Amino acid sequence: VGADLEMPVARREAETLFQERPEPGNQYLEDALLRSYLEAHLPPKVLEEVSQELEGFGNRLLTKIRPLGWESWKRMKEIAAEEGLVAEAYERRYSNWSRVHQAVKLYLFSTASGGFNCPLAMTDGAAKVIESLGVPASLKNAFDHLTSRDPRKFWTSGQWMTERRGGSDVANGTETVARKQPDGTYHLYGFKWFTSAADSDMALTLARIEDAEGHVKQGSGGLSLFFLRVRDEEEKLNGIQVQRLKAKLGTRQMATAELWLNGAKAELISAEGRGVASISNMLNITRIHNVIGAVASMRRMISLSRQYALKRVAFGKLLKDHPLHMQTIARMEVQTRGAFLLLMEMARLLGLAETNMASEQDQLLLRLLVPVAKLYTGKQASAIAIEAMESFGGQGYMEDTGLPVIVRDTLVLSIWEGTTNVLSLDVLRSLAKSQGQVMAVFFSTVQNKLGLASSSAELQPAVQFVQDAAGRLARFCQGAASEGAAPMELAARDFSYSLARIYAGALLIEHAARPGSSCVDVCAAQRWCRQELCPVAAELGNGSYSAEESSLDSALVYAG
Ligand code: UCC
Ligand code: FAD
Repeated sequence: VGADLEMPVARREAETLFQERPEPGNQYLEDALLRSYLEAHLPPKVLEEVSQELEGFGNRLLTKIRPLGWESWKRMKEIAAEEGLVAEAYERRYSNWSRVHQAVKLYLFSTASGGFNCPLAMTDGAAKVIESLGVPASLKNAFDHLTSRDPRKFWTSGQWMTERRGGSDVANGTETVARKQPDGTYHLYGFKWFTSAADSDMALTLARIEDAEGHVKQGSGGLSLFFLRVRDEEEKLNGIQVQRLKAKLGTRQMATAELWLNGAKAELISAEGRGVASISNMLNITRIHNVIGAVASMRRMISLSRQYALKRVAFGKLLKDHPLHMQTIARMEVQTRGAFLLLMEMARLLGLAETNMASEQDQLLLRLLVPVAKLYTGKQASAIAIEAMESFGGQGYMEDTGLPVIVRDTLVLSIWEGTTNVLSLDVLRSLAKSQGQVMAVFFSTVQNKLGLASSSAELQPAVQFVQDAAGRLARFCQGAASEGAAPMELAARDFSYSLARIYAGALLIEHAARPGSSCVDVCAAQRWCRQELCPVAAELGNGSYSAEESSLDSALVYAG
């Protein structure tokens, strides 16, 4: 009080200019879409238990975990174990719904985790690889650590794929060699250029096995997958030298290192030459985590933004009473809803696959949706983070608000775990692998979802937009099939965006068509479906994928 009395008038006036911080409450309770999704899908008994747990977790996040966020990396590891953020997926307490449950917990945890969502992604991916190998005896101990709920036992894993010559083109970029030792283990020699969560307990990595003459096989077929411990029993680094820590734009609370492997002791865990195929099990899990991170950032930014609009006054009224400002945030909300439902759909399908309840169609769809959702939501998250930052005006640009951290951390989501283009090509890989079957599954699933809205007059315009877009996409696919691969490569990104928008449109309609849906659910579906749902057909119509246009692309880029 004394200090207040002594405060100079000018300063006292300045204090009144300070804006109150937005303070979202329990994230679970405040997330209407999340709760309605769980209510619509989970069996009643599971819903009862899960929603009780999530409410408690929401409280723990609000009062205990978020305040630790940026300073307590080690504590995050303990919390992750206690909450079973990896374990949940492997214990399968809720059978096929375990993955949805886990995804929701990670989604709530993500923006409070101070970047710990990154090691959790790779830890889950490593557990998945080991499980898919049938948990061999030599990896049982590692699996138990990765899936432990005991903070003293819990391990995290790294994923070391990228080398200096290539992170996308791993098959040609990997120079690390593996020399077999008399005891059957290998020693690895090479330089890993990006290794995130460098404090992890173990890693999965790729290397080329040398033959007796010291030769290695080049290309994808020369790569094998290895397991290694980062430190030995005496806590000494296992033939690893840290060259330096990366100076990154974002994700700074999480260390990413350049590592020399100089005789790191490792165990071969794939068939020789099957390294890429084996590590794909990890990639598909980490890519789902990337989607979780993307949707979580969008949700967090919107929560803060809408809270701020309740407090900030401009031109004589609260921001919430400026219709143009509300339109801006509402557009972000529609995007986030589409992304959220894509995430839940993947988690649902993964849960089915892991409990032997998935049909062949479900599995094909999951394989397709993972790269589609990763590439699409990565871009959405960056765009929304930047738009949401602007919704705080100049304050949004200030470090002490914490908002720039979210923006910077979000920008990586479209780079790591496969860039947008590389994942678009992965979408084509999934088509080729299924000999086109996956598109038939895609179209029939979309139709089934639209069918659920047949008795809803208000959803018919949205249904019609999706039908039309699916029709254009089908015609595009027929045309592309007759033209060979080259136009498909050029169209890959627009094609993937079309898949994302059409599928998310169908999911929003499905959600809005359920009994008890709200007018907001209906409105979100309508608005999502009014955007261009099939950009690939529109661009085809413009001739964008012709050889001539392609050479003009290069001309434009290098015109000077
Ligand atoms: O960035 C990283 C970690 C960041 C930190 C963690 C963040 C966690 C999330 C955060 C939460 C907020 S780790 C590095 C990530 N690196 C990548 O994602 C690599 C990107 N490049 C690709 O994805 C490429 O497409 C490659 C490397 C997969 C291409 O390799 P190849 O060898 O040239 O491709 P092939 O020959 O087409 O594929 C080899 C085999 C094939 O199987 P087979 O031989 O049976 O026909 C493919 O079908 O691998 C199979 N395959 C897949 N299978 C390839 N990709 C997949 C896939 N995604 N799913 C299933
Ligand atoms: P490049 O492959 O050189 O790509 C450059 C550009 O070319 C991109 O825009 C890409 O889309 C485009 N491009 C490439 N190929 C094609 C194509 N065929 N067609 C069209 N466009 C193409 N890696 C790990 O292994 N482990 C880690 O823990 C890890 N952590 C990371 C942490 C951070 C913060 C970052 C930024 C990266 C991390 N990475 C990690 C590396 C990351 O996975 C790679 O950087 C990423 O996969 C891209 O590879 P690249 O850097 O070689 O890019």
